[in-house]
Amino acid sequence: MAKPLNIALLCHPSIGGSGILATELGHKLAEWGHQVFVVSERPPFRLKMDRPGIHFCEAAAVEFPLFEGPDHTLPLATRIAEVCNSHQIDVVHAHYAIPHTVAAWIATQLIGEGAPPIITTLHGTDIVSLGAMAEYRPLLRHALAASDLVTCVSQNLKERTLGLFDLERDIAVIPNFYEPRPVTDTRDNIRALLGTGDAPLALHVSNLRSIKRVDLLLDAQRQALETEEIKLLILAGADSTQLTAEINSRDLQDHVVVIDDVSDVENYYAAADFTVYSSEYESFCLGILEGMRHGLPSVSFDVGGISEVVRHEETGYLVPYPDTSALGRAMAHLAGDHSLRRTMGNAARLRAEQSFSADKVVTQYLTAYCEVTTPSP
Ligand code: GMT
Repeated sequence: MAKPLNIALLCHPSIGGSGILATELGHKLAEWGHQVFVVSERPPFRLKMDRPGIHFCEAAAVEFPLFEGPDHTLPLATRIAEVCNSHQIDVVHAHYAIPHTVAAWIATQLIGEGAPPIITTLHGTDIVSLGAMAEYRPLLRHALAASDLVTCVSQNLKERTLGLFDLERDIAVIPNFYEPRPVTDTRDNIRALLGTGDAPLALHVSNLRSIKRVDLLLDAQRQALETEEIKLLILAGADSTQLTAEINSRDLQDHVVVIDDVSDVENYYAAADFTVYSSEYESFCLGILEGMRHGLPSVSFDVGGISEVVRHEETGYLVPYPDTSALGRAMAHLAGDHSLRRTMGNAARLRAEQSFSADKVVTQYLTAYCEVTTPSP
């Protein structure tokens, strides 16, 4: 094994792909003997704090009468510097450039000589949304230039980043990975609890942000129902009040089930027949990969880096954005053919195991850590 490292991981605690990825990376690194210091406002929702090698370091936001809202970034920077000084951190790994790399960079200014190197992993909206905003653009560019190494979760995101910023550096592509946790109930029980009957079950897991275009998902479900009886299960990592109104306005109450705040998703993958996504952009789409690892094919728009994960007509269907009729037809096609679902699901599982395993991907991150922590000759 490589020399054990002390790694500071910076990530969002809320439900979302980047937090999940950073957390699972932390778990794996700790399992391999490294010490992982997760610096965040609160424990990320899937973090197992009782695991040996995992240390949670709270960076609480500050509310001050003169500030109109809580300040997250500056207290985070101070906390990162403290953690680096107290635990001889070898490398700081920031997931999301804004605010994490910026906070890490301020921390290096506080520490001065001997500050650890920074690796930035870009996940998508930090570039696609924040990167386009004048309020952040120069700062984001500086954060990328000041990082010792920058990684993106897909080639598509790398190209978007290089297209937006005039960078003199290269960017490494390290894809996401996913290892399923054990399923703790039977498929039949879960389906009985969900009340889905015998209908094929399409699964959508998301934080419902506007980029997910859940309105298009519901339109596609309406379209699919014209040919096949399908239930759509939405696991919502956000308040779903508005979603309920959208479901009712399309008269889909009997065809869509919504569950809020789910952190253990494995049982739902075991109960589902395929995944469905309708985002206008995804740098990668971890939800599709999670489904693939559970043997589920996918249906989605062909946007962003999804085609680097999904093999069209082999592990799932990619249709042009924003054609909801095509999305609905692809859903109905899969729903109506059990043996096709099985064949594509097996191909999806194999691809997830071969190309996006934790062993393969975490080794790539470790190689990156070694690259920035080993002094050049
Ligand atoms: O869009 C989300 O679900 C949240 C967001 C995040 O940062 O938590 O996800 C981004 O990072 C994931 C992990 O790398 C990717 O799988 C998602 O595709 C990406 N989302 C977007 O690019 C919109």
